[in-house]
Amino acid sequence: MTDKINKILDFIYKEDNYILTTHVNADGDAIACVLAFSLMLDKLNKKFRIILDDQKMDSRYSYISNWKKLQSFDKEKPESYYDTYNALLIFDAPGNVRIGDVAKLVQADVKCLKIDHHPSEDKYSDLDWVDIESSSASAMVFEIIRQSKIELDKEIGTAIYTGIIFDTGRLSFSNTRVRDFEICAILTEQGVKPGEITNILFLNNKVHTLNVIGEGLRNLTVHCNGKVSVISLFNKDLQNIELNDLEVLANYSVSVQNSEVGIFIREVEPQSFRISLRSKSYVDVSKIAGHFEGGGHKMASGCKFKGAYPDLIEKLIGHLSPLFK
Ligand SMILES: [Mn+2]
Repeated sequence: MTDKINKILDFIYKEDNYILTTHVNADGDAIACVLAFSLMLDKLNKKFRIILDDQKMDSRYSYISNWKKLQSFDKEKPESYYDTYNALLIFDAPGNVRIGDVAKLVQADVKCLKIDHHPSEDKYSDLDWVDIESSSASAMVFEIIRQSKIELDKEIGTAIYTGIIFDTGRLSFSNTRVRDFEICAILTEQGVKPGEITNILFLNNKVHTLNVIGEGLRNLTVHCNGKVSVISLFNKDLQNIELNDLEVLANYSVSVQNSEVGIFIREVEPQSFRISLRSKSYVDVSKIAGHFEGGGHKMASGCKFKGAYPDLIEKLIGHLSPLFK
């Protein structure tokens, strides 16, 4: 690992004029790791832009420094980016499909480098660092900064802390390593305030959001002899709501006693669904997501579906029921 990180650092020190990106529907780890890395580039006086496929950024993370530098990819004019950057850095995303239209910036004459903790889909260069044992991409960025000469200050620490607690469910999921506790301890020593971040991220719900979460809980159904729990919310329930504010329902779906798989379905547009899958122990939900061209981790994955809701349920249960025979 030390050797790999040194090579990445050599590359970063030498190059300039970067575009940083991450996966579509950027979540806590995705946003945190690009922002942490951008703060490192600031300290090195490097030029960069952060360009995401997302057309709207999740403002709950606006307490992280450089959040205002997140830009949406101009899908109308992809060519306007060409020849304007020397290197593309991809975080928390295993391949082109996951970074959406920003994949148009993966070009033959551009140096690309990926730092990620998902099973790899596209290789960008020999410098790619993929560690599927890592809890989060933010923890990987921590190791890079730690091994550099850059001071790990409270701003960078706040970003990294956010990414780690997001991807580990506040240091509780099975992907949590001893190293994550160590990193969070170091960051707290560095001035990061866990209580402040908890208040912003978890104790900050709108009443309407909580009511919609309640509606989701009321809609819970169980399948496969109780091994699969499904929470669904439909277009009509989702007016004036930020979809990312409902992510807690994915975790509730697998919290049902005796269930092994939890599924949270939301209808983002009529007949168009976003699906989160959670595993409690042994089921690899990334394989289920794979049947719908989605992906992720063994314990937490996601995918999309276009069509009628009953067809979606039938397909999902069709893939899951053989696991519980
Ligand atoms: Mn991640």
